[in-house]
Amino acid sequence: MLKVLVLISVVSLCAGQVWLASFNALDTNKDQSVSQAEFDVAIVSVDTNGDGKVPEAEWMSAWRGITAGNHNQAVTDKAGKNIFDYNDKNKDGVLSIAELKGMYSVIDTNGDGKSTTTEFAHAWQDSHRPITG
Ligand SMILES: [Ca+2]
Ligand SMILES: [Ca+2]
Ligand SMILES: [Ca+2]
Repeated sequence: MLKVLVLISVVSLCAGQVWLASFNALDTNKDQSVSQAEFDVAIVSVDTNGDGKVPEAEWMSAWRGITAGNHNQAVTDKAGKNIFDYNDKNKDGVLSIAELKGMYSVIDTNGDGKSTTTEFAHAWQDSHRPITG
C-alpha cells in the first residue's frame, strides 16, 4: 500500500511539469486558457505524414515527444495508450482528425470553450487512471 502511495506521488510530481509544459505550449496567445482553435492547430500536427490518420504507433511517438522528461515512462506510456483507446471512438485502431479534435471536449469539461490549467490537470490525472469495463 505504501509503495503504491509513493508511486502515485512520484508520478503526479513529475507529471505536473509535463502537463503544464504542454498547456503553455498550446496557449499560444498566453491568455491562460487553451481554446479549441489553439488545440486544433497543435493536435493535427500529430499526423506527421498528413494522411488524416493517426495509428497507435504515430500517436505514441507524438505522445512520447510531449511527455519527454517524465521520470516514469512506463506509466506515461500507459496513459498515452489510455488516451488513444478512449478517443478512438469507432475502434478502428486509428485516430481520425475528427477524433483528435474531439480530445478537446475531454479536457474542456465545463464546455465553455476555454481549457484552463485546472481542467488540464484533471484531464492529465484522468488519463492515468486505468480504464475498466
Ligand atoms: Ca489562449
Ligand atoms: Ca478511429
Ligand atoms: Ca473550460
